[in-house]
Amino acid sequence: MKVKAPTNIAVLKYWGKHPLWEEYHIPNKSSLSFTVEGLYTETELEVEKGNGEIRFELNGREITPDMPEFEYVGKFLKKVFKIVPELKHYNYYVKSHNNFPTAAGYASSASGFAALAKALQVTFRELEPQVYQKYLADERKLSVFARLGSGSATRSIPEQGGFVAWWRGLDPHYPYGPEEVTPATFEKNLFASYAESLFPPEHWSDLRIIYTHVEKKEKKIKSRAGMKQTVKTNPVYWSWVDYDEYVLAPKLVEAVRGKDFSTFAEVAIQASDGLHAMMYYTYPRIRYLNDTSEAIIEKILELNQEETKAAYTFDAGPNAIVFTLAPYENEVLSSLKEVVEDVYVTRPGKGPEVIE
Ligand code: 2P0
Repeated sequence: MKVKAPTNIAVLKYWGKHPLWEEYHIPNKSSLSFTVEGLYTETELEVEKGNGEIRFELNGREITPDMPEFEYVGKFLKKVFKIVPELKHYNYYVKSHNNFPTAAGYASSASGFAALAKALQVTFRELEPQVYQKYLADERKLSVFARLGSGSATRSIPEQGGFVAWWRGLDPHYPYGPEEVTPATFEKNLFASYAESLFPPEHWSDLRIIYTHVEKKEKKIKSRAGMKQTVKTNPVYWSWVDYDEYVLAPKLVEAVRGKDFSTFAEVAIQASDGLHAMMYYTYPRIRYLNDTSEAIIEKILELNQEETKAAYTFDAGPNAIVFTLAPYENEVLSSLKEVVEDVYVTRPGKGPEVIE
């Protein structure tokens, strides 16, 4: 059995976990993304009766327990076992392959954990029908399982793909909540933060997503550690959370609904700049953008002087992801190529699927 799951690019970003739900990756704010066509992970999963043993191969290389990638998968399965103890009684052989064109330069955990969650769903449909019915059949719940691997993987689960919302579910301003934490309230809270597709990829068929390959090097600071440091030390972090949650999120959903590119671009740019400003105001300072990233920003702002033709966004690295519309694609590409050689043009795509 083999599945394929796409990566996604957030327009409104995830950065920071709910203080009481850090281990379970409940975010402080909702995020909104596009599922991306052409950038995906393929995962083969084999299970047999056993006691939770894991073997993991990534891009043809055996990952041993001392490697960080193994720790990510191990921690993920441990959390799955805690919620669904029946799954402890199997051994897991995972083989994953990222099909990322060189130009992308991204090693995303989003498509990886979405593929693994999807593979669990398909595998246990027949082996553990009750578990499947209770936990894995429903797409929203499956997005929560993907979340336990990596937050951004939540958004790669909806089958329809396209424009996806990952709702935060819990309000982090009231972390202690009115309810006692019992097994019942644990599950209620755990599953409150899930993803759903708001618009299919065909909704905005003119939209283009351009990945630029500025740098291929490993991230200097991993997102997981970086966001924790931001929540801890950035004095204006919570104002940013509220602004994104209450002002930018509804504005962005409406812009995509109405295919209003000019509002979309304004929100996308503000959301990305906001994220990187939050990183910069973290102690010690986190800076992912480099001079080429800044040069790309200048190019886009120049292009937009008369009419909005493009928007940029950056994650935890210097590679710009540029949104544009089909009629402007060539103009945007030739402008980008003045500062960066490698680009990969794609568009919103579908969610995970079974391929074998
Ligand atoms: C995002 N990023 O929304 C943001 C923007 C990076 C910048 O989600 O700790 O690898 O595994 O939940 O998902 C990267 O964080 O973090 C990320 P964990 P993850 O796409």
